[in-house]
Amino acid sequence: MEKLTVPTTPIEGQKPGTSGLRKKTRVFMQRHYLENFVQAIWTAIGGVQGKTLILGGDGRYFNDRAAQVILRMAAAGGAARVIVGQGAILSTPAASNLIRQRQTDGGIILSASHNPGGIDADFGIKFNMPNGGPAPEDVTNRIFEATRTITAYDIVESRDVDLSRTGETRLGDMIVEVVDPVADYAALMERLFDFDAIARLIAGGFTLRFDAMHAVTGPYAKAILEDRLGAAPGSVMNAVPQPDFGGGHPDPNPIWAKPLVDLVMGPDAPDFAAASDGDGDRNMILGRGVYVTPSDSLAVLAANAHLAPGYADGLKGVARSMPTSRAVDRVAAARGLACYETPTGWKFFGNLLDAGRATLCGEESAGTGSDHVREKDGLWAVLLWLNILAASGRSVAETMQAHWREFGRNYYSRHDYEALDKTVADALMGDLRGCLAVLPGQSFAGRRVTEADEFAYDDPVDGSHSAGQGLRIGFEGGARAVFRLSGTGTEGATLRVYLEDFVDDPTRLDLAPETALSDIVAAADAIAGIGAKTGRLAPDVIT
Ligand code: G16
Repeated sequence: MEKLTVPTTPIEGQKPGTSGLRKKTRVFMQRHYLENFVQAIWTAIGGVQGKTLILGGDGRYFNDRAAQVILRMAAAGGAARVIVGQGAILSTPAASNLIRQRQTDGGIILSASHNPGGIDADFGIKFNMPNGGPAPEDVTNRIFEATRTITAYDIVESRDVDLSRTGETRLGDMIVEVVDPVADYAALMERLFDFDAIARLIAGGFTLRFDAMHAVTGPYAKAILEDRLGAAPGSVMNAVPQPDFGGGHPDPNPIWAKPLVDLVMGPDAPDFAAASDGDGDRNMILGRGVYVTPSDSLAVLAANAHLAPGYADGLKGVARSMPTSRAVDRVAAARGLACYETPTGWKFFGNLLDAGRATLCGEESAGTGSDHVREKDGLWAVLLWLNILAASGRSVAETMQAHWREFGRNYYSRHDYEALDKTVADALMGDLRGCLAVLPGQSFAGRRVTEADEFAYDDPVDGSHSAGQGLRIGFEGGARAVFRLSGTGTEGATLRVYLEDFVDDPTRLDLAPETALSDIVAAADAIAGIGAKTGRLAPDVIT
């Protein structure tokens, strides 16, 4: 088997964002593009000689081709073994689990998460560390630096490795081990949750729907929810993964999973419904007539996790990303738990989980997880919810009502302005940054600003400092507006505006969120001038 050293030159723009490198699929398909980035990963981690890696992805268009290239480059780099999900498929949490369980040197995950798939849509790649979590900033910075100085990459010439059957083969001296993508993950879930109690609940007539959105969780959800827990056949919808996710947008929110939301709001609603995203790390939770915001879901899970066997000893602490609502902070305060506020990006939770400072983490962007892996985990959240419902005997609606009565309610919404001209978006953020100092004391739409700053994070474990993580404006009464630019988009810039208001008046716990938040929305626009500066009269997506 011949090893080739292929001369190349740096390619602009290979800077990993919030979660790895995400670009248009056709960009990744350009000559040398993927190869340059993979070689840069090898450089950043000190080479792959003698190492064992995990490899898999969410099955989107180009997943299979990219996996073959990576295998050939790993072999050329002298890797000892690559463990690959059958068909090059692994959900992100399952990959994180395998990295940890098999005590590997890390892994490569091929995914652009909730972004659409296809030759004209998006592709992505990221490296996860031996702890199973996304590479932290010092590593992603090293990867980026290596992409800027690369002169050649190594690859072996070979036929494609057959990834369709489990078992071991060789690529030169490297072992390629193809594994069932579901088995280890399902076993982990069974250790954490009371499957018998959930199965009894379902056998007693409790109905559920899970929308896999034609993405990677289909096989996982069918194996666990239908085959192990006894949900009726067909409870898992859109269960067959497709390279273009059936032409949809595999983002589990009320916009992109509207048919599921319509179902729970209609006459044939199941007791419980949920959806997950392209790579299986996000989740949306619904009950009959109820949509649970991701921030509320995190708070409910934190308040009730002890009802599941894996968390029966209680939580070490909780963590949320800065733009996530502060509902979980109230649970932490009431229960005497440590509560951490990190920048957006799951990678920031890794140190807290490794150091045993936090057990549960979550983000407004539909991500919740725990120390069982080092990624957020969609099906895990679904199973923890089901375990809580089975143990408490409450419906989703009753759970939410009880939660708000005990802790108060943080009304919450996120407004996204997508594909903005980058210069316009940068100017808007620059102007806002420039006026933060003079905002406190001023009133907008009848709400007085009490504080305004740019969020920066000092990691309490390794002392690293992350600056420029979003602009926060706090209002009297616990309301907040946060502004940041997305780090996962592939087109122009996406402005995210996160809006929150706190209510503990028992007569105001059941307002429509848009009503509860109307003055904060108006205040945010008055402060930032979004309409005037971008020409956009309304957000593209409201979640
Ligand atoms: C990724 C990150 C999350 C982040 C989300 C949105 O999720 O892992 O931590 O909250 O992107 O990031 P942004 O607001 O910068 O677009 P995923 O599911 O896309 O991997």
